[in-house]
Amino acid sequence: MEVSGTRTANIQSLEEQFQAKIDAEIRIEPKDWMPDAYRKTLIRQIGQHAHSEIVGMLPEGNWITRAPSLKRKQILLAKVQDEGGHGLYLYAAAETLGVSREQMIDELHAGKAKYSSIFNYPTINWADIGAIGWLVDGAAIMNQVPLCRCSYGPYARAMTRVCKEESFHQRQGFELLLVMSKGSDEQKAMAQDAINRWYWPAVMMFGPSDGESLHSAQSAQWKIKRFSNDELRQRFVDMIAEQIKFLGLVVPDPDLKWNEERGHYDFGPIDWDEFWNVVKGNGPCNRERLRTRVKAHEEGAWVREAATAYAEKKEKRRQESAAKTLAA
Ligand code: BYC
Repeated sequence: MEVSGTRTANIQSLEEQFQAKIDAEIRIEPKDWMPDAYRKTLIRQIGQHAHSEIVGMLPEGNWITRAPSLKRKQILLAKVQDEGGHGLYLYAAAETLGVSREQMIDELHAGKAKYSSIFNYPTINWADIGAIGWLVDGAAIMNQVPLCRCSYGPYARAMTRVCKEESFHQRQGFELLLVMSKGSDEQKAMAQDAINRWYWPAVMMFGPSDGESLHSAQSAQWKIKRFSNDELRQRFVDMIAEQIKFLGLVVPDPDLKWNEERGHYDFGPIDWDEFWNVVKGNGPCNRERLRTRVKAHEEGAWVREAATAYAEKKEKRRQESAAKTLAA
């Protein structure tokens, strides 16, 4: 009884020290003590984020072979490769918390781990590539810039590089839409159609409204999240409402209106049934996305086997040469 009482007091004191570090803006590093729930929350969020980057390669990858010019193909290829790189930094950041990449990927393929709802929508016309860059990467930046100040060091550092690349992604998307919006009537109509389909799903990317968000309060206390889902969503709507004026196009929200008193744009109701339906696996492309990822993983098995065999052989040679040096 006495021992267990001391143990509880020790954990309480560790938790207090941990929270005190966070309150003092001292980063938590992999070898530092952390509560189990903090570790679990980060593994969940960073894992989901990594999966989003990798699954996020699919809707845009769909257009690489059909990009309308060499320049557009180069930009799109670079962007899709960047997303792959983001996934890798993020898996590596999650691995510092004691989970393996294989475990995370198995959970994704078994449908147990989530990835962002946005990637379950189809890319139907070329302007969708511009809409993804502008709206989806735009929402991602809004969410991820504050994550550069997240309390967990490896995640925060990964985000710094990711955000630099996302800024280029957003700019290329906006520029693509700008060119189309100044083109023929058909091109302008394609740009408007893409915005009509991507705008609301991008608004939903920030997650459930604050009253419904399960993890926000705890994540805010731990400074994983610096702003609430609704705060970031409002910033996004304000930014898009201004930027769309340069395109001469419209946002598909008749209720979007500047509110002088609030100093923000008011916006219409979000279709939360659609959001949860997509999150639960019933969006237009959920099944196709998972099928494609599982197939790519299976077809890539030989690459992983070859890389492992090479690394093992190299390590064996290194050990043999070290043994020879010692013996000499
Ligand atoms: N989609 O309590 P909440 C990108 C889930 S990729 C699906 O507010 P939290 C890019 C949430 O996971 C963009 N599920 O959660 C790549 C939770 O379920 P669980 C990805 C969602 O974690 C390629 C439940 O709803 N960005 O940038 O406090 C090309 C309750 O939510 C979604 C990130 O992952 C959603 N949209 O806040 C272009 C950023 N929203 O886990 C771009 C890092 C919520 O209890 N992640 N859920 O089963 C975050 O900032 C936070 O995890 C979220 C959610 C704001 C997304």
